[in-house]
Amino acid sequence: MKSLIYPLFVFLLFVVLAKQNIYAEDIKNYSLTIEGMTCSSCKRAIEKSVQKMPGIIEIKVNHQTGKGIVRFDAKKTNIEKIKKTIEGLGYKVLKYEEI
Ligand code: 9UX
Repeated sequence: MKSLIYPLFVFLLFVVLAKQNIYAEDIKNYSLTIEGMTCSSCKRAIEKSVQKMPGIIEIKVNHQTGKGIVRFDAKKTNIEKIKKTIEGLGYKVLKYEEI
């Protein structure tokens, strides 16, 4: 049991360092215009699915305006992948723009 503690510690240290390995210059912010969100469950469905993708820092969408913002690490994902995830749920990304 004791022999597991050190490797576990090293592993956790790597996890922490890997998580901090986000460089400011790789962070991108995009505005989104999404068609087809009619209730707050739509909003939650999109936010939940996109949030699970690797490299996503934050996503917020508003089902009343159809607008959203997404912040991500460009080393780990890109806007086209995010668009595909949203469209895979049945919505349409009408527009996106780096902000
Ligand atoms: Mo609400 Mo959205 O009943 O696809 S979840 S409209």
